[in-house]
Amino acid sequence: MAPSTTTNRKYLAKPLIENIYTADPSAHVFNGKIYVYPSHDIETGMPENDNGDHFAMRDYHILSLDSIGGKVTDHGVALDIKDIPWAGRQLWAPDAAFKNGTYYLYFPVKDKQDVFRMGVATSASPTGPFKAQPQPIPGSLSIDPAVFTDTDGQTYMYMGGIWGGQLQRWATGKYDAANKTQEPAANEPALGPRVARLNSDMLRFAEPVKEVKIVGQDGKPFLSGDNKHRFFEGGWLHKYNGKYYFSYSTGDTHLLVYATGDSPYGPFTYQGVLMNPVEGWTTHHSIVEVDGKWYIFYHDTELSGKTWLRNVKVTELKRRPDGGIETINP
Ligand code: FUB
Repeated sequence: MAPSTTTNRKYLAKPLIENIYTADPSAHVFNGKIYVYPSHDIETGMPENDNGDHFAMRDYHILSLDSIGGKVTDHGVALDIKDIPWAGRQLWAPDAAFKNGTYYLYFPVKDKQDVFRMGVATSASPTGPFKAQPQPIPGSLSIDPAVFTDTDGQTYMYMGGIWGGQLQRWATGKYDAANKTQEPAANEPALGPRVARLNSDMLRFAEPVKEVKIVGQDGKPFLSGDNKHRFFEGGWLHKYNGKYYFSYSTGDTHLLVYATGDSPYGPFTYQGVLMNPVEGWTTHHSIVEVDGKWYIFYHDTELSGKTWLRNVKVTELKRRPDGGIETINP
């Protein structure tokens, strides 16, 4: 893709669309066509804080691409917060899946008690409109669902994000509203993302949510203070040559990093940096194979210069012969 040079800075790629602000792109190929399920960023005037109150999104638009680098279509509102009976505020990063002839849109939103839960909505079309289930997925928590279907047909949801994503409130396994800290103390083990296998109806979990272990090359779990390596938010799982690659954002150090393992449940061993910091505070991605090549969808703030008004992009992922991934400079 041609580098973009808006505002005299060089960017590796250009925004996929410019008519609306989009972020957190979860990309999939369904029936041979590329779809992107992003957040739809809007200006609400909410003040910027560590809790992410400035991300006060109210609906989802789905994008389709004729090809990588080809025409991008915005399919309009696919799901509105007013049509989610249990929702309070903040529709954050979604993901999608296709099974048994139905498309499933998974989304985190705060309930009326201001607790992030995961919802699911269904449609006969990959671009919606989607109809939300009347209640959140039982047992779901925190933010950033990433839904992966393995080669054996089993589907898993990865989820979680610290600070405004509230994962720290679930540290004991039960929700603790009194835990207002952002994460464990620096010398304590970092919190891992969570995973649960989905039931065959794709509407609920088939098992209790488990913590995913991410360890360093020395086999030891990362400490909370190790903020260049520890999990923050925005997990994604893909499989390549029989290995499971779990990639995620380190949040306040603004990296996308990856770790590999032999099971969808982990443990995952840290391998390196996938993408250096983008313009803007958040960094969130997905990885997808299209016609035998691998791509990373991500966002930055090229169009607005504002952390909460982002734009999605795509670039190719390059793998080394040993299965490692080359670091991208966005
Ligand atoms: O878009 C809101 C939040 O910002 C997402 O859920 C995080 O991953 C971060 O990108």
